[in-house]
Amino acid sequence: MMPVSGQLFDNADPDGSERIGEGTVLFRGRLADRAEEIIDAIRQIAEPSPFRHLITPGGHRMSVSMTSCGELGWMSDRKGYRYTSTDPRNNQPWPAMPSLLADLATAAAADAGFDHYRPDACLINRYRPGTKLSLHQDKDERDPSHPVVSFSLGLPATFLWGGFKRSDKPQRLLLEHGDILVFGGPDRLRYHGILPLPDGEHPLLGAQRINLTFRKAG
Ligand code: MD3
Ligand code: FE
Repeated sequence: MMPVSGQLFDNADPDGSERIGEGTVLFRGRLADRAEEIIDAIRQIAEPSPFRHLITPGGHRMSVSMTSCGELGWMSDRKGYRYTSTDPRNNQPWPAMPSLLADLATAAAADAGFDHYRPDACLINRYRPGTKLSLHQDKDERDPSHPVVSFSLGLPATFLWGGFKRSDKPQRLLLEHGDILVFGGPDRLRYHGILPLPDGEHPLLGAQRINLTFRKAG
């Protein structure tokens, strides 16, 4: 059993998880004692495939900077959003997904009720103070019946958990260092985003937040 941090709510299970929606489960602080190892793995991924600001199809530079690991990596440019098997910056395969990361994602998915989850893509987002992610849906994956698993590290951020239309008023949820959020089933196509990151200093990451999202994209 993983250590539980934070308060238990009346929607909390004995393992410390909180059910946010039908297909959404939050595991607070679950990564806290693996954070150094995970950050080390991210540093190794960013050597061959550094964080970069992508351009949206509409021509805007995203305020989040990103990289990927796994068989597939997420890409955006003037031509659209898509997954690729190579990093367009160096034309090499994306760095392999470390089993440390894949295994933690598989275990969290299983604890949220999604068995046999094996991600083939991990998108890594880096937020600096002021960085935001506007409301969007994740729908570039071939089969959205597979959940998305998200790891939060570093500074806390306000996550927007919306509805199925962009205009639905989102709920707010604070995502903190070490939190895992699993999104699947009926919640998988909800609009979601991140409010501008407040200033701060995290003991392991300084003035940044890093989010990893694991997907079965292919
Ligand atoms: C809800 N990332 O990379 S993670 C993304 O914190 C993304 O960087 C945010 O949205 C971040 O696409 C939020 C939580 C998350 C990830 C995927 C979802 C929530 C989701 C897919 C469907 C519904
Ligand atoms: Fe998303």
